[in-house]
Amino acid sequence: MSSSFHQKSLDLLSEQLGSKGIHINSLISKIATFQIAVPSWALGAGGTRFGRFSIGGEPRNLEEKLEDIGLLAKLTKRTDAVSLHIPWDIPQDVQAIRQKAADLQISFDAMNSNTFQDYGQPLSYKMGSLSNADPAIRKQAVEHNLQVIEIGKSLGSKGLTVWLADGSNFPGQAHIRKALQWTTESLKEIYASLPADWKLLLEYKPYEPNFYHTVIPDWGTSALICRQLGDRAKVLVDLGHHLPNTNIEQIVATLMHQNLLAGFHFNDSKYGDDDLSTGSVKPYQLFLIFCELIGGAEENAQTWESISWMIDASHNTKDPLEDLIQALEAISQAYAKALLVDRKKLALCQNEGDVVGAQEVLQDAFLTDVRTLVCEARIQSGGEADPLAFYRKEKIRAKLIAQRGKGAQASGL
Ligand code: PSV
Ligand code: MN
Ligand code: MN
Repeated sequence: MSSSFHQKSLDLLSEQLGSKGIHINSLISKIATFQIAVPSWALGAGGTRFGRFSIGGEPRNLEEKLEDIGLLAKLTKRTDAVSLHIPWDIPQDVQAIRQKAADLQISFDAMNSNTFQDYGQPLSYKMGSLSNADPAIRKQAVEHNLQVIEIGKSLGSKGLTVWLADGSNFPGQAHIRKALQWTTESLKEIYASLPADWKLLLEYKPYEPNFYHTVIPDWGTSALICRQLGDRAKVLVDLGHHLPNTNIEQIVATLMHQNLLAGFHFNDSKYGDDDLSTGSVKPYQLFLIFCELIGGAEENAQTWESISWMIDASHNTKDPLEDLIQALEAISQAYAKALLVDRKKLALCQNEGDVVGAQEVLQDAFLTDVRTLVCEARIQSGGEADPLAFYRKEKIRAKLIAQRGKGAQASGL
């Protein structure tokens, strides 16, 4: 899009929104300051579980992962942090990594522990980790989490994300109550070592890799555990970790109401934990989630700053950097649209039982084309007007392949 066309579109939108009493400058500054962390495992064309088809030029080490995020930050201005996964991302030289991140203006978001696979540790996690019937395995899994906290401290992170694969595949395989009890006790030990200015983000997931029972299957179980840990433990909502058609915006509202929302792993889903690009399948759901977030923050249920924002998706059919550019754009668009909701009018419709009116308020915001607004926010922040077009025009993947090699694959899922 030419810059004069962009300006014309912006003027038109400004007039259109102005007639509704909305001033675009405050919208632009909100969109511009909203930053979403990127996980280190999304930088490789790894796919989630079924085969890797390398695209080449993937980051071969932590330094190169930081470089990729630095590039995303420069083009999009919508991310300024990386979320590391241990042991995939153990820093060899902490000082050098800190320096590199500082040079790229990247900070370290929540650290992720890994007790869902074997990577040479003495005892196997085949039958579970924090919930394992064997106390020695539970101890090993707890200690791994404590090591992750230590690494995170050395890098300046402020959070620990725990996702457990623990559960069972067959009825009778596990003692369901004991597994929950052991998990809670293990997490209590981890929480006891959490620095005072850290938070613990506890994920849930109804199935996969276990298909009969998962120890933390849903937000309610995660919330029950968090309540027993302390107020720095909160529930992490990964959008893909729900059964089909779950009302995720209601979960978000409920968690905010209880001051129990830790943050998000953004992705999209058609069937389950598909890890599809955010906004590619259900953009309306994403918009409704942001409506709850904005409403919850405005009504002081929970502050915006207390919520962590991250992408969690990984593909084997897309260039991961292009995918992340798309995801950052989709999240910004959903946020921008939710900012347009006439909340006073919505409250009035709700109070008066005007069902049709309430729907109109939401659709009026959702159907507004906010791409110009998101683009303007990016330009004002010093990013590219069209990051995807720029990435392709500059042949960035080809340059990365030339630098890192055709077979270069990132570590990760
Ligand atoms: C597995 O489902 C998973 O996608 C979880 O969402 C974690 O956040 C991620 O892997 C990394 O451990
Ligand atoms: Mn996740
Ligand atoms: Mn997942």
